[in-house]
Amino acid sequence: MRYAIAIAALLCAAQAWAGDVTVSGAWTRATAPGQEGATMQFSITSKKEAQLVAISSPVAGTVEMHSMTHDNGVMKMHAIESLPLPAGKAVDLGASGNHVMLLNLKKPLKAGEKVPFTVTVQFADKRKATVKAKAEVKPLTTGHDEHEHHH
Ligand SMILES: [Cu+2]
Repeated sequence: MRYAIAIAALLCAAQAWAGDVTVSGAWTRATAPGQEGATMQFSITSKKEAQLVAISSPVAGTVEMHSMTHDNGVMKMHAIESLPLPAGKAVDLGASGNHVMLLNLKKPLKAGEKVPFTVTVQFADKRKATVKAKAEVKPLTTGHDEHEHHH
């Protein structure tokens, strides 16, 4: 596996590192006044094996990655420091228990707005790349039910 990654890195050496990571389908939901947090979802694909190590947004004081696990039938959520991104495989945040939360919101999110955010990934060789993206703010009332957050 390590050998394969080395070859891939060699073949891709001429390309811009940031272009190796794509973020798509980002969205979040409008917040009620006084609501301090919102869940954000997106899909991220890295051409090379990497770790998602940080997310930031000017609308939020803190952005956390959360993981959910089922422990004896109880769903638990905890913040994670990094998320593995297998080479070439889309990783959905918002599905399969992992999600992103915008916390300490500086102002309510309004439907139709776009929320800018920056994603930082670190490749196996410790190099980092940042990707800028925008999340569409969807109205509060549409869509499927989301899990409750207790922070
Ligand atoms: Cu959460």
